[in-house]
Amino acid sequence: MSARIDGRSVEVREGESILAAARRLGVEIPTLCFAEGLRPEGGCRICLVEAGGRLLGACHTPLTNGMDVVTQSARLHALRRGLLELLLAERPAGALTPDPAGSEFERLLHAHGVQPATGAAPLPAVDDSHPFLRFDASRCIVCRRCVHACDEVQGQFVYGVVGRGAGVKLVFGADERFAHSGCVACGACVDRCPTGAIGDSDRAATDTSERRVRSTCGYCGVGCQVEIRVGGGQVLAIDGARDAAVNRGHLCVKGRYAHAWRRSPDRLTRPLLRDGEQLKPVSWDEAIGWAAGRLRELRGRFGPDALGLLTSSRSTNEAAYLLQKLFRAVLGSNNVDCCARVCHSSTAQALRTATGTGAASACYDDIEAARLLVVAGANPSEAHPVVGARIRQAALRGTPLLVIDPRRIELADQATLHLAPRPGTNVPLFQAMARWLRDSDKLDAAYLASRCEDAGPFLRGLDAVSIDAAALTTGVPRAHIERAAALLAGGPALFVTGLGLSELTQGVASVLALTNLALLSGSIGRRGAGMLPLRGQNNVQGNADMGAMPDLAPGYQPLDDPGLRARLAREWGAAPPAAPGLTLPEMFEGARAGRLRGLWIQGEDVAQSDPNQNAVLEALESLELLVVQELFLTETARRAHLVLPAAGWLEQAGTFTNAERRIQLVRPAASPPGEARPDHEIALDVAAALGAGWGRPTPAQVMDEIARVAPHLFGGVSHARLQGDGLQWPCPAADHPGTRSLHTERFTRGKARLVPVEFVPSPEHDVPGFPYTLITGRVLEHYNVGSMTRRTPNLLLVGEDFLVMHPDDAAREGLREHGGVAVESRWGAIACRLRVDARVATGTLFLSFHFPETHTNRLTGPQTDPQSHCPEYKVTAVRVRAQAQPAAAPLLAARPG
Ligand SMILES: Nc1nc2c(c(=O)[nH]1)N[C@H]1C(S)=C(S)[C@@H](COP(=O)(O)OP(=O)(O)OC[C@H]3O[C@@H](n4cnc5c(=O)[nH]c(N)nc54)[C@H](O)[C@@H]3O)O[C@H]1N2
Ligand SMILES: Nc1nc2c(c(=O)[nH]1)N[C@H]1C(S)=C(S)[C@@H](COP(=O)(O)OP(=O)(O)OC[C@H]3O[C@@H](n4cnc5c(=O)[nH]c(N)nc54)[C@H](O)[C@@H]3O)O[C@H]1N2
Ligand SMILES: [Mo]
Repeated sequence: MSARIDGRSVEVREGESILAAARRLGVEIPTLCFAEGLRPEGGCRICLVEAGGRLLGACHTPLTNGMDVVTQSARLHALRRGLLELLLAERPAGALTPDPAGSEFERLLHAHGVQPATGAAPLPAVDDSHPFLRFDASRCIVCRRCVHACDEVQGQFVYGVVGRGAGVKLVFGADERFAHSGCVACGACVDRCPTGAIGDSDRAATDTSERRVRSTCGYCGVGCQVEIRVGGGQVLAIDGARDAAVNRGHLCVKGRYAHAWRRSPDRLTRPLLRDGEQLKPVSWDEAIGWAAGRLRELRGRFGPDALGLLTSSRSTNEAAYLLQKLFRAVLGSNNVDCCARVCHSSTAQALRTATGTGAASACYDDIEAARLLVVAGANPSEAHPVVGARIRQAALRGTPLLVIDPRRIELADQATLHLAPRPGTNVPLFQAMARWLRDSDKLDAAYLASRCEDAGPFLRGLDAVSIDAAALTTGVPRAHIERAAALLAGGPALFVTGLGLSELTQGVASVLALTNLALLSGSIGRRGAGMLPLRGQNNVQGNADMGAMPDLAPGYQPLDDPGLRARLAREWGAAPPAAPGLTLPEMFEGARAGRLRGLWIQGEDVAQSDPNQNAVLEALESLELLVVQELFLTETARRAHLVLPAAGWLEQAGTFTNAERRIQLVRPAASPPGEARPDHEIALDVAAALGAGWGRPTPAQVMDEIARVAPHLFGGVSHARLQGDGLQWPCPAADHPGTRSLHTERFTRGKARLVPVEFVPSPEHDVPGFPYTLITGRVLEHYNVGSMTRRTPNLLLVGEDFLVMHPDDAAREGLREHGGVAVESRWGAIACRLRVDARVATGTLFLSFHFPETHTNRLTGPQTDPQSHCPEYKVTAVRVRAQAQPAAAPLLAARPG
């Protein structure tokens, strides 16, 4: 089947529009209401073409066999010109002009010889109420591209068009101001606006950049590809990379806009060495020499086990690899851990137990291919916004969505069913669903027989599970539990999970119980299905992959594995001790007990982010040596003996690994400020000072070494192969394409295991005198300890941590919106302000931890999951009372060293 476009033969593809076929040939047809990737509306008529004497809208008319299309003719030119003249005439004079270097619309005006409009309608004021987006109504031609982008990419439905004829106009929400609309500042509309009516406030209308650097976003674990506009040695603006598999041009408010931290006057620019109460600037030579001397001395006095390392999940694979190698090979300590411990360690451990690999089995492309989406204990609209938008779009297109979260998160609005279990009761909920599947004979028996170890004991064990008892424990009505199980009964599902499963004393058990449901429904190893834990930090997956774990070497190799030891002896000169080291909570415990004397922390603000803050501070104060490699003088860095200024993600080279095991390149766009250095260089400096003899390998050479040390996962990975969309591990050989989904033929461990689990209530459940259950977590605009996002205009969007309470509870307690509250747990007390919102259930509260002055982690307790040692951030028994003086929410005060 073929057709012709402008005399050229073109293959006809089922359902393809004339416009898409023409673009395939490189033939440009102008469009206004239509933009690539959006649903064609066919409203503006600028894309009219001729075929067989008829006029057809190219954006929505399919190309059919034998069609002979003409895209350029005198008649079409005149028609388009007429349409453009009409559109221009409706705008105030001077707002838009025919300009060969102007906006897409202005270039069309120029190309069609349209004359500038005359007349003197007043120019409406520009809406610049939002810190990142501005709307210039005088330039708006109401083409509705923004409406489509907002609805079909982000799913926020901010825009509407009201009025008719000359009175037609674009509105945002109810009161027509950006700042008060539901806009989440993803910028999808800006990217498609053809006139510049909707613009970014953080950049000039005309691009003044000298070059564009392709890199990977440094906030969350989605791993969006960015194009960084650079000019005058500075980052001018960030755009989403259109061709990227992960994000297809889409970004969120942090990735696109929150880069001002880079030029913050608070950036660390020189090494700082403690002198009594003060931190004083010193040279790098002095700093590195001092650090090496202290490490050597402490090892000499107390042995290597008195030293510990926390690597940063915000920095590169290459830096993490070098730092853990330094501690293991040069200093001889396996006390190596990272923030994965306080994050998804439960998920990793559970998946490893059940399947043999602790990482996601599925990938993001499975979202669009899914038959059923289950989002459990994750809030992707805020924490992984680009993936959240993909999930929402899938649900809007009709994919059934089951949301399991104590809060009515945004995705619950699109859900087929929302279950709101009491925090910390995942296990009875999932067990009850399993029992229903078994009793209703809705198991995938063939899958269980061929892919799993004997499921018999597990299934018989479900006899002990009562759905009615589960309903009572979880607070989820029996009918809802059964409906949720019935959704799973239809076959495989994609399970998207987060910290609501992991950060619990039943973290491992929660993930195992959900994995059991995935196995019972035949979900793992199939397309459009499987386990997709949304890893948190930009490089937390990579950090664990690189061996920042006390019991595992790079590539999750047990330290006593003879093959590994032989490889390490060759690559490192010596294999590290075979006995596992301490986890992060054990290191703090060790510090308090005087067993751990020296701690090296790369980019992790444990003083703010670790639980039971009072005990953490005590541990830090017990240390004889605390070295912190940071961008800012954080709560942790302030307490250090030595602070080393590091480069951030816009300033260093290497790789990050995202939640779908995709290793992607990070390229520096600008230089770090002052004397700040890339993290991997700092590691090399210390190694040299300790006499390691590593030389000065580049990040690419470090990756080559990683490939040799962990060949089963990374043998085929090299920087040269990571251009474009990178590679998903395992990638064992240079000609291996990488692995999209795990466990497709067989599980890593052969057959999967259904692991029986039992409900153990949290020690924070039903604590007398503390009637509320506090969930802590995140909001869209800020990132973890906020050291970066608080130094951007995101601060104007959200300027403090709020305690969120249900209106009924607030009324009963006599508390009011924005009033001050004191919150107390058994572990500590804080003060902040209240927000009243029915999205939290009665009896449940929510608080973020993005501002140091809130001290959220004074409230969270010392309990951890017994297996993963992941803290229970998600369940804390608290009481609340009004506080006469609302807590001040100071913006960032410059802190003395
Ligand atoms: N904007 C933003 N994005 C981020 C971050 C950030 O700080 N800000 N941080 C990044 C990091 S490090 C991480 S790890 C991820 C975290 O990403 P998420 O895990 O999605 O985020 P959280 O808000 O911590 O918690 C997720 C949800 O768990 C629910 N929950 C609490 N208890 C339970 C329970 O018992 N059962 C169930 N089923 N659900 C429960 C909470 O109500 C919450 O909606 O986000 C990453 N992305
Ligand atoms: N109450 C409560 N507490 C929590 C959680 C919760 O849900 N509730 N979640 C927990 C989770 S999941 C996590 S992951 C932790 C996160 O806790 P942290 O890891 O402490 O938080 P981050 O803000 O991600 O960043 C740590 C530091 O890294 C620095 N940094 C950024 N980029 C670089 C770089 O390239 N190099 C270097 N050297 N430093 C850099 C930043 O300035 C920042 O101070 O918080 C945990 N804390
Ligand atoms: Mo995390």
